[in-house]
Amino acid sequence: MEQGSILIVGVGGIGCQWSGGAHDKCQQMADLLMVDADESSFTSEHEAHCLHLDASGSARGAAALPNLAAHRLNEGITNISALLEKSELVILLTALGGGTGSGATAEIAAKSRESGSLVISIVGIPFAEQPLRCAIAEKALPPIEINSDLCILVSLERLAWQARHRNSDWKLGSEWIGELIEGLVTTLARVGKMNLDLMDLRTVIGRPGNATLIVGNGTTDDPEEVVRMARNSPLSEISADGAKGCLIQVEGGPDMTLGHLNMVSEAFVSTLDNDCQVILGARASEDMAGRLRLVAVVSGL
Ligand SMILES: Nc1nc2c(ncn2[C@@H]2O[C@H](COP(=O)(O)OP(=O)(O)OP(=O)(O)O)[C@@H](O)[C@H]2O)c(=O)[nH]1
Ligand SMILES: [Mg+2]
Repeated sequence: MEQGSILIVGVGGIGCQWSGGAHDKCQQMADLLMVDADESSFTSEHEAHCLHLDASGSARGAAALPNLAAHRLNEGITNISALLEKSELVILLTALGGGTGSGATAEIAAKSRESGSLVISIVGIPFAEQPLRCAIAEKALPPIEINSDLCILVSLERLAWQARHRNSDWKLGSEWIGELIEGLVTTLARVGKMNLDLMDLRTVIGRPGNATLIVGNGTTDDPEEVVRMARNSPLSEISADGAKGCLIQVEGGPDMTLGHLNMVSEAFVSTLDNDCQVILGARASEDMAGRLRLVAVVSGL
């Protein structure tokens, strides 16, 4: 895949934070676009294309008004159409329940699709104790799903729980979001031990039913732990059992052997449907020495 053909897009406050963190991990391979009504999302620490949706100049959020955000997006969309057009894969990140993310994401997905991109959306669902935000999210989700090739729901509840265990901040994606995207982008953009491309991804994603992304981490001493962790995927309510399609990327250091690779992938695949279509990729890099990571897209759930 050519450089610049993967675009990571953050929409709204949380979406911008997630996308910045994710892009940090794969800057060479993807472009970054941040879309928000609140200018403070555009920090100078990230090299990003920015679309500021605040037409009124008050520089604050869309004050939980999705319609306002959608309207502002329509006024600004021409500024990003060239960027969307040159992308082959658009990865959208947002958390629903506020104004900007809930109002603007579906239209960005639709425009990306129109210009021929494969669209993967990673969407945060608000905490159950915030009924008003949940109601906004419920309304905002269907058009995002319709306009995405793959829509991955992330429960903020689970993310926050995971973040506490990891001693990290859920607002930054508790590192999971970054790892998921890094895994996905590396799978697609870099030449690993085996090659994967967008057609493969389309095949796996094209399965009817739900889909989810999974990450497991561990060390080469204990490959089983990587699979256990992956199986307890904390990011959605969906279990991967019985999946019909699966794209797996196993990452390790120069010390990763074919034995490690087989162990991790076979143990994971054994939990999926017998006829599951599996695409396996692997990558070794110096900074993963002694460690193993499994990143998987499972579909047809
Ligand atoms: N509990 C909690 N939830 C939060 C917090 N910040 C964001 N969220 C959740 O994340 C969702 C999205 O928040 P943001 O990304 O800030 O929303 P936005 O799209 O920027 O929306 P506007 O600022 O209204 O334009 C909200 O609906 C909340 O469910 C927080 O500080 N505490
Ligand atoms: Mg905001």
